[in-house]
Amino acid sequence: MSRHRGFQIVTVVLALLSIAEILYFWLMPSVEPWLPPEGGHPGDQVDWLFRFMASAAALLYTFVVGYIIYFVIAFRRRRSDPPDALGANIHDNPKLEAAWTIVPTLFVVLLSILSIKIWYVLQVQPANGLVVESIGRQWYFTFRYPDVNGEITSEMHLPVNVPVTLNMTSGDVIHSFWVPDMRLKADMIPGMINTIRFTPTRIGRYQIICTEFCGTGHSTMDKQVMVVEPVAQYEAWYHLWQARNAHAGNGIPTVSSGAISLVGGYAGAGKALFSQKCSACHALAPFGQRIVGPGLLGVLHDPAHPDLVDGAPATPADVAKILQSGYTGSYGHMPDQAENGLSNKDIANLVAYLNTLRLK
Ligand code: HEC
Ligand SMILES: [Cu+2]
Repeated sequence: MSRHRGFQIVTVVLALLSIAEILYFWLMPSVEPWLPPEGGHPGDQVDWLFRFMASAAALLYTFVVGYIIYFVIAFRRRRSDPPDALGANIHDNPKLEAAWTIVPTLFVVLLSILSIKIWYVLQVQPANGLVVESIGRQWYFTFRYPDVNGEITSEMHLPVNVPVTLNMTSGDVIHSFWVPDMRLKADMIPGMINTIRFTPTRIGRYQIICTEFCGTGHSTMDKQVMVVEPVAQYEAWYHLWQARNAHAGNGIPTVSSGAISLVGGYAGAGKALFSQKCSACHALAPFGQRIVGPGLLGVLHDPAHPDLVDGAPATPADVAKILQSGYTGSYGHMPDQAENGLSNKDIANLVAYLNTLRLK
């Protein structure tokens, strides 16, 4: 078989292989369960772009690698060749060189145009629609809605076919908000607001996943869902939270001014908060047993520990003050209210809890 003939056969085989690969990428939604169906715009466009890029990459890869393998075999040194045989010495083919410069350049420009079209949708605020905020926290997401006080800590609900602008930040470390069905993902960064825009078009419950390692609880940050539902159902949910949060404080916790009221502090809630936000640094043990900060078991009821680290007497009001303003002393840095992400109510609950602790 002549090499010329062999080249033609290989070309046909590679073309058939490429067609099969490209068909795979375009038919994949129905044959590959690992890619969930799109839940909205521009997720559909993102998928289109993904398929287009994957097809182009498959085509390129198949031909480049296919020909390399064929040439290595077809033009190998034969046993009959002299040991110092050289291959044909070819250089300068201006037409070919121009082609392999211009064609890939045009292709990359085309990819940029297609990508920018989708990126544009993510940047431009629609005239109508809903603006929601989400805050990443160790280790859950919270959501804020217009005219709903405070943060919603369970599910995120959205009306179907209404454009959404989602502004995101973090209350502690860097998280990343990802809903695979919407094909959208953005980092949640303390002190910075990142935005994604989309229109959910399919009713359903979609998993929200944190995709930035954010501490020991990171792997549990996949339990919350985005619920897309008919407008009437969404509104019922929204009004329920409006009523439920009517008395909640609003906003990302900041360091409040003035003394914090400890009235109504609930030790049960404080205990849960303690294991979320304090136990990484504080043991439930005597003062001397430090992790980062001192043990807190006797913080309010230990005769050997009459004063707090800042020199104030060990009273609930003074513990509240340390939780509010933080304190940096000889043991290290105790974060303030904003750094720990505590509302005034959280502080009241924590102090109530610390007040129940006794050394054995
Ligand atoms: C990043 C680690 C860290 C975290 C998180 C942290 N603390 Fe602290 N805390 C410290 C350090 C360090 C000190 C001691 C500061 C010093 O005096 O040098 C301290 C001191 C304290 C004190 C004073 C103790 C005493 O005996 O005087 C209290 C009370 C306290 N923390 C409560 C809390 C509570 C409640 C939380 C959870 C909301 C919390 N801390 C979260 C590091 C931390
Ligand atoms: Cu996270």
